[in-house]
Amino acid sequence: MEITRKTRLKDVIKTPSGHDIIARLLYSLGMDLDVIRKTPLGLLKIGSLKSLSMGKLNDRSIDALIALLGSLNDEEASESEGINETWWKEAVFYQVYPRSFKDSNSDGIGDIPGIIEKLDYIRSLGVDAIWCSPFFDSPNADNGYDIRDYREIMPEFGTLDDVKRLISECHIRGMKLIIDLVMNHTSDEHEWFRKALAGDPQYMDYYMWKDTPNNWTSFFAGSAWRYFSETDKYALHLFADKQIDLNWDNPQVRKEMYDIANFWLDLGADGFRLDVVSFISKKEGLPDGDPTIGKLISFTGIEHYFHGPHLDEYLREFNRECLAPHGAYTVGECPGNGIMMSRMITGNDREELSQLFSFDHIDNPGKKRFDLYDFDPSKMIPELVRWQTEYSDRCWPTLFFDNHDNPRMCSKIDPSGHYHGAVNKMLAMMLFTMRGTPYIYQGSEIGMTNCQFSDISEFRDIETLNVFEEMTGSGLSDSDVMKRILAGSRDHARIPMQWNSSENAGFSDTAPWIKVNPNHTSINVHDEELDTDSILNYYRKLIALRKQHKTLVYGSFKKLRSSKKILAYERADDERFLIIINLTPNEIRSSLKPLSRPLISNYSQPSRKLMPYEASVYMIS
Ligand code: TEU
Ligand code: CA
Repeated sequence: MEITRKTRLKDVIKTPSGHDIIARLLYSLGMDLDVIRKTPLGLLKIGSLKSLSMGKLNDRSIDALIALLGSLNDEEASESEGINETWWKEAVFYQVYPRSFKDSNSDGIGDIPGIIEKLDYIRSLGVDAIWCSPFFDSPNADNGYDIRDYREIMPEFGTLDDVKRLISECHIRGMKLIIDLVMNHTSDEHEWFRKALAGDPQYMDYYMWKDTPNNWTSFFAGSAWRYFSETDKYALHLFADKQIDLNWDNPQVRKEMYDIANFWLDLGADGFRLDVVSFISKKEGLPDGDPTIGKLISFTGIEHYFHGPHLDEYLREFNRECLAPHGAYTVGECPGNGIMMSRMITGNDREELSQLFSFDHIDNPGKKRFDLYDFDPSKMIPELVRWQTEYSDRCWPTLFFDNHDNPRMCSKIDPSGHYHGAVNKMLAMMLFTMRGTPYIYQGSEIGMTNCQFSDISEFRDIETLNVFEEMTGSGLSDSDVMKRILAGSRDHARIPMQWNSSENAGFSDTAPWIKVNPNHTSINVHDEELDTDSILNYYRKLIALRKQHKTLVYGSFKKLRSSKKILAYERADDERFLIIINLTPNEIRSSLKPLSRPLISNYSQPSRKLMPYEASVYMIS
């Protein structure tokens, strides 16, 4: 369909890209796609987005939007009947961030032998597979997401033999291991980049250069271009200036990556989490981005690479060369792709990726990570529900609230910690009773919270430090800057895992590389093991329930109510489950609440009312 200024919004959203981009733009403006789907506003022409956006979009951005919509691939996957049952749809995943999980040799840094020590613990939760964040050789500009050698291990973390042992020890316990491959960029210290800088034309073509930078901005603040006097050119880096973007249009680069992936699969890895894999294909010529659209989606320029022209083709090639021959699983990190474009990447007849992560529920509509606002959990529900009901049977959602890139969800919902137990158990209820594959991030299972960092010197993350510098120069007061840093810093998720109440939280017997949260004296694995009512044991119960009833995995999902206060849904096939959740800190009456006893609830005393953040699951006959 050709889109012009006259095309009505309700028609624009009929294509995958039209649907997702309009949804995304409205979302960043604090609106929901339903205003177009379910109200007469859908009859408006695309040009009227200008007034809908209250002037945020100007004529130029509308033209850029139309051009963008015309330029994206829109293929739809075919309909397939029913769900294919596979292990990863039934599995519970656990993400380990090695640097912060367990230090085995007293240098204050988590390591591979430390993970091995704790495998029995992970297994004891009922976990079936582990995603381990990168452990490859790296100068650590971005904690290992800047890889210097894809076949070596970061010495601080251990050796290749340790990783081989990690793989086999996982397998011995019946768990799979997926590793975190960063294919979009390498470290500037990678041999390929060093050869490029030395002027070797073969390796120069491994990266993306320009004589004059375009206007793209980096995810980590500032321009996405870094000048190199050796070549007298600028190299593209969407992330830190030591993470240089690879040129995936060069077949040699793709072959190198496939060799690396096969190296790991041959060693026994069960698959990958693919870092920002949706960014690998960039629009030819690397044109300027539209500043308004880019910023609304996330960063200037992103419309030219968030689902680039060859993305689907390259993913299919990767699948053919690496995944299919090994029967490997993959979950791609795909920021910016909405449901319809994600269907193109994960449809089971598309032969691209198994699953992906999308992030719109992590911040409220119209808000970004470093914004100051009170997170409202009810505002993430429409987004979550949509992935339940509109992603189709041929795709399978990932379910998560936490990862290493975001402050803790429990702290966003309940900053004071007053409802700590209830909120964490409520989140667990959604994680394990919705349709999709649950991903636990280390520490969520004990209710780890954000950390009260008091000074910028306590932060370690390059994104935080860059954003701090940028904000400090922008005229904000020092205290406002600090509030924003505290709201958004990824370091909240990267503080040491809290194993017990001893000085360094049982993470290490020496001072760790990053601050320890003082609340480890009350929030820790050791104490929660002993408490039958703990968050930890609640996770175990819910995971066991999910394993016991396949309905909680494959059963249909039906929303019964989603309002500002309550979420209620049903999972059903030959059994039926009702899940009812109070999204507020208030007691409320609801006719939906059954009189019978719940199977599992975060409140043990029966009450006619829904208690603050109550989340209960009932079996109904
Ligand atoms: O993250 C990419 C990325 O887009 C996130 O920083 C994103 O902005 C955030 O998750 C949205 O909530 C991946 C890795 O997960 C991250 O740790 C790396 O720093 C980054 O890629 C670069 O490799
Ligand atoms: Ca160590």
